[in-house]
Formats: sequence, C-alpha cells, structure tokens
Amino acid sequence: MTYPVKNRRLAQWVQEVAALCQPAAVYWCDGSRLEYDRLMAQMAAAGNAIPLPRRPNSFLFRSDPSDVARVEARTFISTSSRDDAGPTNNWVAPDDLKRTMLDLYRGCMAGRTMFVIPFSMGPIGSPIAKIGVEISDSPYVVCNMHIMTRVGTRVLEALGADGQFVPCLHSVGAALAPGQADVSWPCAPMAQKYISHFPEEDLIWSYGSGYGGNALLGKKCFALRIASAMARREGWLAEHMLILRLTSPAGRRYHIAGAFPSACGKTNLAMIQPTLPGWRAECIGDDIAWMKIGPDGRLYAINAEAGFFGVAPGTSNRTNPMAAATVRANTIFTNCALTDDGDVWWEGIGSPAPAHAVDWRGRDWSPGRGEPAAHANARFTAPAAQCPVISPDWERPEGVPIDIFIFGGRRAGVVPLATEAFDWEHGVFLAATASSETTAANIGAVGNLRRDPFAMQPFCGYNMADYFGHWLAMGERLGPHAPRIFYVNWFRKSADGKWLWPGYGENSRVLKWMCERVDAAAEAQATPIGYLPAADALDLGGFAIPAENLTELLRVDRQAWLAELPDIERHLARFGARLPVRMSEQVRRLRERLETDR
Ligand code: SAT
Ligand code: MN
Repeated sequence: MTYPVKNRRLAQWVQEVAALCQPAAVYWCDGSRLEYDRLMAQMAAAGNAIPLPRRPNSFLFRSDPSDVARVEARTFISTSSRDDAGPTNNWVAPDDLKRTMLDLYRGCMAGRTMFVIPFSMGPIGSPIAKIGVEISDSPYVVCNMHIMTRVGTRVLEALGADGQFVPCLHSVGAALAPGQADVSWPCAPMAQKYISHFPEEDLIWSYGSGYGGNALLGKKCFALRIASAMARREGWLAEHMLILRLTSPAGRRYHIAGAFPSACGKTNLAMIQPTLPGWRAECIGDDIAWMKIGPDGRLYAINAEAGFFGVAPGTSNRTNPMAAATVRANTIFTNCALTDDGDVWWEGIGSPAPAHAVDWRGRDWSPGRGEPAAHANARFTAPAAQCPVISPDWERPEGVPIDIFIFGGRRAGVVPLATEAFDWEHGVFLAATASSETTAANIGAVGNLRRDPFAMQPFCGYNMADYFGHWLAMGERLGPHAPRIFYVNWFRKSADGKWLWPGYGENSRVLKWMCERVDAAAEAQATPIGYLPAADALDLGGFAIPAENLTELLRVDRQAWLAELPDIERHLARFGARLPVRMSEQVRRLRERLETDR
C-alpha cells in the first residue's frame, strides 16, 4: 500500500497500525466540509446520527449507557519508572501495557474503516502549536475532531517530509465479523478500556471507549497529558485553562487564564457577559491553554483547540447565552434528550420540560419519570468561531499575554469567594492544594471532595511533584512579568444549602477586583490564607446581594481552615521526598498564620 503523504514516519506508522488492526479500509481525512457532510450522512442513514431540523447541520448521538464520560480509573501514564508517573496517576510498565494492548488491538478494526486524522493543536503554523495524527475507527470521532481541532491536508503540508507529530491510536474496540450487524455506539467493556499515555515517546494508545476525552485524543490525552510532559522538558506550560480577554470601560485590556476542574463552569466563565457597565469580555478558549514566554518576557497563551466540548445540562440563555447561541447550528450533541418536534432538550436549558421526549438512552420520557432526560455529562461539540463573543484575536499565532491566573473548584463551604496569593510561590501552593467536589465528567462518584491540583489531577502526564517544581521554575523565569495568581470559589453555600453568590455574569465583579489589583487600584486585606477583597473593594453597583451573604462569602473561618490542614498535609505527603521543599514550607507557614495570627 502507498499513502498520499511525504512524511515517512507517518506513512510507516499508518502501515503498521493497518497491519495490526486489520481494518476493511484505510481513509485519509482531508478535513473538508464535504468529508464531514458525507460521514454525517452515512451515520444518519445508519440511524446513529439523528438530524435536528431546528438546528441547521446539527445531529444528536446517543452513546452506550456504559460509555458516558472519561474513565480516570482506566487512564494510564506509562513511564519506565513508576515514580515518574507519580502518585496521582495509574501506572503500568510500558512493556506490560503494550503487550496487553497489542493483544486487544490485533484485528480490532475488522469490518470497519480506519480513519487517519492529521490535526493541529493551535493555529497551524503558530510557534506554540503542535501536530498530531489520530488513527480511529470511529466516524463520530472524525466529525468531532473536525470541530475540536484543525484537521486535514493543510496539516500534512505543515508537517512536511520530516516534521514531528504525536501518534494517537484509537479504537472503539469492537471488531465486526463478516456479516455481523453493527450497534449504534460500539465500545468495549470497562475492564478492556485503556486510555494510555507513553510520555517518554510522546505516544497515545486508547482502546475501548468512543466518548469525549477518551476518544478525541487531541484534547486531554495530547493537549494536556502528553503536552504537559513536553512542556516541562521544553520550558512552557500546557494547562487545563480557559482564556478570556476583559476590557475595562477605559479600554485597558486584561488577559485571564483560569483553571477549574471539569464541569465547574470554565465554559461559562470563558463566555461571561459582564453585568458591570462598560466592561466587555471576549472568549479565546474554554478548556486548554498552551503558554510560552514571549520575546518581551511575558507569558503568551493560545487556545489549543478549535471548538467547544461543553456540558449541555445547565446551559441556557440565562446561564450562558453565548454558548446557547454558539450551538444553534453545525453542532454535534451527545446524550441530550430529543423532543417530539425534533430539537434537543436538557435539564436547565431554560424551557419547561416537554410533556414527552426521548431520553438519552432512547427511551420514552416524561417529566414524572424521576430520572433526568439528558445525561448529566451530555455534551455539545461546536465550532469556537461560532461563539458571538469569540475574540477577533483568538487565532493569533503568537497568543495573548496573560495578566491573571485564576484557580478554583466547587466547594460548598470553607473556601471564600476570592483570594489573592501573597506571591507566585504562595499562588503555586494555592493551586497545588486546590480542592473540588467531583462531577459527572468522570465515571465515578459525584460530589466527593478531592484535591485537584491546578485542575490537572486527571490530566498531568508526569509526577505532579515535578509539575509543582516546574511551575516554581516558570515563576522564576517570568520574574516581574509573572501573572498575578488568584483563587476563587463561586459555589459556597449557606447553612441551609443555598448558593451565596449568583455567579455567571456577576462574576465580573470579582474579575474587576482582580484587574484593579493588577493595577494597584483596589484594596485587599491580608488574612492567614491570602489577600481578600477589603469590605468595600468589590464593585456591587446595581446588585442586590444580602449583606450576610457577602460576609459569609468573604469570611475566613479559621477553625474550618485548621480542620482542612490535615487533608492538605496528607495530600502533599503523597509526593514524599519529591515534593519541592518550598511547598511543605508553605503549609508550615499557613499553619503558623492560622494558629498565631489574630
Ligand atoms: O475529557 S472530556 O473532554 O470528556 C470532558 C472533560 O472532562 O472536560
Ligand atoms: Mn476540561
């Protein structure tokens, strides 16, 4: 077989994978609209893509009920030494993992087409972008990759004869015997799913799942797990962050990068509509930021992706009107409910539940059923360019200069609305000890409190102790150009379980305070956990929030923080001697401030 590609390594890899997986055909994706339409038409003809007449060129898919989210328990960082993967990652030795997976891959594409998907993470030709090639036997994956990344011939041209790419092998793990009918969402049983990363050779092998980050390998697997390891080697940052530009009434621009765990509001914040008069926000990215130090010494960020893979439930004209507008056309919906008039519906979409719908499993549904109609991790895949507030600079090859980092998570108690780090090192500590209640973005229990350092716990491709060290080193390189670091919690609740802060557009009040802190124009008070907004430093103009809510939101509960310390210490102790001493020193100082400070 010969292939239409100059890159010898790519041609050889494709040949090897075809020999291993034994597909019925090999198809090279050109990334064209025609290709997308043809694949969608084929999936619609097979009954797997449901056209949505009310949203032009949009389709609904239903996954297998066992394949609805990322599977952290089946995700592996395979380095020669276990310690290099660290305590936060599942580890299997590369030779063993490869042996197991080669057995699974053997003949696994029988009866299916093997798609070769050349893609770029970041604008093609950007000095921060990188190229990957995904091989997949799922046409659903191809169409999603068309939206989420830049796919096709242009990428092969940029790759050239000897350019570097990250090989990303994916199979749903469901070979078809001759004459065997296909199911609508092929996948393998849980025990056979493997989402494997080999950071020492920049290689990704995924088997058995067709859903989201398990299967769209440019996203979490490449742009975070493999890229974080590359970034450490090469001196840059690959982070689980949204990027947004905020412009003040005076026309001053601030660029903000924010890290929050999956399903904690990154997409909403990325598309924020500020309620403060005169403030404007533009979206640059909602999930993954790649950042390099520019010639002027500042940190420049690009959005590694080209689309949004956002959580549908809770997305409405009220909570995120810009996302609602983004998904009006050219969108793939997965695991949403279908209404009788042929539109999608989900809990929190802003319209009343229909009297009848078909739920995400394809069953008749009515409001009294006691089960949600859409899966909690139902998603939309939509082109970023369709977002009404996408920044005109969102594809700027050199990126945008970051002024502010925000970290955070979902915490019903203890953690105040906003905290500013004392300095970079303290900021790295705040991020390293970030905590959040778990969400439906991973298969597992929901609502459990866990430490999610930098919102990267499921996404760091190496030992997180070394990752903290890398952040400390980046701070030293950035020096006076280092962005300010803040920690927020939009999710604090009252004793009777009500949200204390309305969130969404009102978060602009907190963002404004951060911008003013950058310009030394807002007051803060030093507390044992960091700087908090001074009593009157938040702009509350035109905003009726009960005074007691604000008091609680900005309260540092010393006893509750002292009670957190053992968990923080346990969390950091997991890293043993590899933990940078500056981090253990930070806990010691926090304890000291909490115990002695009045
Ligand atoms: O990893 S996914 O892309 O499936 C979603 C997420 O966790 O953010
Ligand atoms: Mn994410």
